[in-house]
Amino acid sequence: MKTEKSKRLLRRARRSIPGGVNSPVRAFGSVGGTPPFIARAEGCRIFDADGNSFIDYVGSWGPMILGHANPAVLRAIERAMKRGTSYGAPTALEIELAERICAAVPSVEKVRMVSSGTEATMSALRLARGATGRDRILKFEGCYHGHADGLLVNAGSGLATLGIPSSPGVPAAYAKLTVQAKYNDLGAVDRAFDRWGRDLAAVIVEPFAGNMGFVPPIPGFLESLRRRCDRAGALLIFDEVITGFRVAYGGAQQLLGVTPDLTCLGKVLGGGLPAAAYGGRRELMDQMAPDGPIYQAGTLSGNPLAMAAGAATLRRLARSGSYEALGRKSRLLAEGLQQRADAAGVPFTTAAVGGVLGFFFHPGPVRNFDEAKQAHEGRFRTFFHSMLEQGFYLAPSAYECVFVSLAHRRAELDATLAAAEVAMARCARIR
Ligand code: KE4
Repeated sequence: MKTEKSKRLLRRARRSIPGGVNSPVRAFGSVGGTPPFIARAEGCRIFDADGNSFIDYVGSWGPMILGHANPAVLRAIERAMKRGTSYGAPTALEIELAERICAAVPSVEKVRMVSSGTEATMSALRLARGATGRDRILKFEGCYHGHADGLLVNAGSGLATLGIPSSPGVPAAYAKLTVQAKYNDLGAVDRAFDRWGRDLAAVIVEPFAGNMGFVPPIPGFLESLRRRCDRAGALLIFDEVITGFRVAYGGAQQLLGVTPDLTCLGKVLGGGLPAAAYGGRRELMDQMAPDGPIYQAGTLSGNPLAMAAGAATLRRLARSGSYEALGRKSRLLAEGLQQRADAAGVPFTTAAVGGVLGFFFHPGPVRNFDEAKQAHEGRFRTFFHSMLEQGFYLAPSAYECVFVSLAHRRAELDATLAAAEVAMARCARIR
């Protein structure tokens, strides 16, 4: 695989951009090698500066559920951009997307647009703290909710652990307000609520975890959060930045029948342009400025091009059969990868829901971050590079997801599995 141009671009990029990238995971730090600098993308393929083409399973980390350069999305953006690109004033486009979200997502009666998932979760937590008058929050180890200070915490010692900063620059005072518990651990949830319940403003959770690899909730986990939040007077926040419009049109809450108080959305919602949102019941959302006292703002919030791209994306996803098609594709991949790992004698486990799947080089089950960390990293790295060399672009980290799109056809999926057979044979040689 030619990489000269990407290597040259990385050297140049590093002179003006930290690590040469605008988001750390893109630097290939955990897998090694040079990240391909992408020149263009279309459908399920991306093309790099050296002319290599890859079938793409990153999809810009989730947004590209229709595939890249989808004609209807491009037409919508083109119509919008000919009228200007940003006004910093209300537009009818924002209402259309807001009404679509409210119609689709069970918990959302009102929604505020922002420009990133980080802004969405940060704002939802401020609303929860403002609405309850409480400061402490509970999150789960291995869940990522963006890089707001209070969410960059590691579990401290002890049972229901008080957070300690996971990054320099995060004040210990902020981290201490974040309690951490083990994902899918009903006992840990009870201990956290028994110890901190009346102090908790909110619990924030990825209803399907997508940042420790793809880890579904065990039966009863989300329901226990709902019950305990109700008893403690805390708000339940679903971070559906990944799962929103990805696992189902109404997100994980529609699929699983557990309704949070607030929902954070992003990625698919913007159709590839910067848009995210947080929403919930009217009596909560009306506490946000300007009607209420809780402040949040954004220059590019509701940007007309992002609204147009998002609305065009949701219009296509709303068509019947979209999620059945996405589910067939993700199951075909997950089952095919499992079969090839089994045939190669490589311990492996997979999970797939709607348009997302994940895998671990681990015999399974993987229910939390500790178990995810037991997966075989050397085999992941070998698998990743073998697939990349064969023309298949997976997330350069064992703790991410595999995203399929409506543009991935059977031929591409079959080709992916044929390449996986070669990659698994290489993994089998690693002890
Ligand atoms: P952004 O601020 O990156 O738009 O969203 C933060 C965020 C919030 N919630 C969840 C569940 C998320 O997965 C994310 C961001 N996801 C990462 C990768 N899983 C984005 C990729 C990156 O960091 O470059």
